[in-house]
Amino acid sequence: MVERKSRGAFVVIEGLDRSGKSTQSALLLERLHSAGVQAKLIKFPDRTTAIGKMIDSYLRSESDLDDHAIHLLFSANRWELASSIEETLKAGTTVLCDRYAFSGMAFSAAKNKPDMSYEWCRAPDVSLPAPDITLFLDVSPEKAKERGGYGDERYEKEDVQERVRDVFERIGIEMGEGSKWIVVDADLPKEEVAEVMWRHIEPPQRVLITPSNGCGTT
Ligand code: Z5A
Ligand code: MG
Repeated sequence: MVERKSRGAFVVIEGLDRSGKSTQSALLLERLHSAGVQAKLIKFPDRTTAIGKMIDSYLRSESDLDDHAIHLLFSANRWELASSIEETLKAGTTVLCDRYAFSGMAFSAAKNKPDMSYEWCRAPDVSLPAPDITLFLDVSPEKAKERGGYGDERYEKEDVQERVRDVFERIGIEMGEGSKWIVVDADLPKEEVAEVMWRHIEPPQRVLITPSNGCGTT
């Protein structure tokens, strides 16, 4: 007899630099596994692919690229993994994703180029697998500084981060905060942030994620 598996949930973790996305993604993965939920963590940019290597070199300022071209490469980096995300979800595995298309829109639209409007920046990512929920980690600039400040990569500068914050705010409003876009206070200690996130994910609270042999997703 063929076993029918329920679909996994697609959970995106977004936020500004140093908001704790990677820290919280790892904690959430561990917690899901402990709860018996089949889950996998992915991250964008995925710097391991051929496209990812071009992105990595750009971010480290080892190469220069036209702003439009790098935007499309970030999107292509997601498209090259899109079918594998779909297949993983279909197989009943929950996918946690550390940054996604929202980062793509936010960082490129924040460049404020007249021919790179918000709509232009969104277009290449339309039709990618849609997240079931996005947890946006909201860190204040003061806390980000306390966490060692921004690093050496291309966008890790205070003025860039400020403009990126504004675009993320617009995305949050358009997504309709509170349903699929959840703002989490990322100034809190790590454990508290993890608790808040878990409350939005925990089965059966939001019935978003159930163990893969459970009764399905909503
Ligand atoms: N980018 C783009 O332009 N277009 C796109 O489409 C995509 C991305 C997908 C690289 O991203 C750049 O690519 C990024 C956006 C752009 N540019 N910038 N700027 P990345 O994801 O590779 O960046 P990252 O290296 O992962 O850094 P990050 O995002 O800044 O970090 P994070 O993952 O949010 O934070 P963390 O590594 O979990 O934590 C940072 C430190 O803070 C660490 O020492 C932790 O121990 C500490 N921490 C974390 N949480 C806490 C709390 N709650 N309290 C105290 N300390 C904490
Ligand atoms: Mg990170």
